[in-house]
Amino acid sequence: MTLQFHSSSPSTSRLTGSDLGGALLGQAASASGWPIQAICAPLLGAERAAVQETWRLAGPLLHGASEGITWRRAGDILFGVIDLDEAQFAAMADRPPLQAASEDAYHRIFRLLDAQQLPHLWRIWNYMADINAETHELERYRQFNIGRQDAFIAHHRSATGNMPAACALGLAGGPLSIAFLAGATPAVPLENPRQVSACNYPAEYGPRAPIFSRAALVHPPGQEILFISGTASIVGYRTTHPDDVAGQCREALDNIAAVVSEANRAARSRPFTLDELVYRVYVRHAADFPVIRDALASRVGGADVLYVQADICRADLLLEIEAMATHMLGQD
Ligand code: 3EB
Repeated sequence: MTLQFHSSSPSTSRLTGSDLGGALLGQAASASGWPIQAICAPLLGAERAAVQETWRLAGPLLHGASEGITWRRAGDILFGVIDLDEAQFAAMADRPPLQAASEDAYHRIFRLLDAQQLPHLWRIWNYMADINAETHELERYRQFNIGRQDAFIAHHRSATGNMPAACALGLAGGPLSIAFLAGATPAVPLENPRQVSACNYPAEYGPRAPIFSRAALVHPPGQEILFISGTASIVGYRTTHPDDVAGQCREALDNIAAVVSEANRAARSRPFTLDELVYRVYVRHAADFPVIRDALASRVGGADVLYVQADICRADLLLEIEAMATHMLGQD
């Protein structure tokens, strides 16, 4: 009864009886009706044109579609996906549609978690169209941050402590799409000593700060999972190497290494190592892929890496790297 992560070719039957949900990457076809997040973005250098990633947990499954969220739950672990069409929020004259949509999405997620009595968010995956475009005199990622923070505050969830691991990326189109894993036990949030906590970013990066921790350790029964949030070439709060993709790649990997060190101070299992992580790398310009691939290969050896073309949430960031690893508890 352990939570397992599988990566495979997309399957027409989508999910089996022990699958909680996951993501479908690189494929235009929608996965509606399943708790599978459609990430319609090109895969770079992959053997397969499309990949399905699935979280699997044996045991009786509950499933539902409540609050507009498609979800599955086994034991005390729930995976859900919510897709909101911004056009539905266009009538809210007082704020940009994306801000209204992200606030509503997080309200819905918190109401579902309250109803399920699973209060603890472990990991969140945020995707939206045109993340760097400016509308309503504000970059869309910054609009998203306002809506997200308003919902956290309204639900009396701290906007500064105990934040989940997360990522936030831009796609060419599609709805605001948010997937999440939640559980009955709190995540152990981790920060990066090389970086200012995102919740303390200064106002020059937007009127409201993002809400995420640099990584989280989570504990399904008998397991310890490390989720490293989207990690970029940021030191302190500033972007470093703005026009140098190899430099950004080295800096992001230095940040990942720093977060892994922090994780190993808090870990209950054996130490995590860079070469055992499973990576997802978001690449802004497909032409940068060979440089990024070579830089990663020299640092993480033969680790499992999936490259996805996507926009990063600051216009000067050329790549972002997220990663995870699973350990069993009490075996070594
Ligand atoms: C950064 O460090 C890069 O808004 O949820 C990384 C991970 C980033 C999560 C989010 C944003 C988010 O600020 C961007």
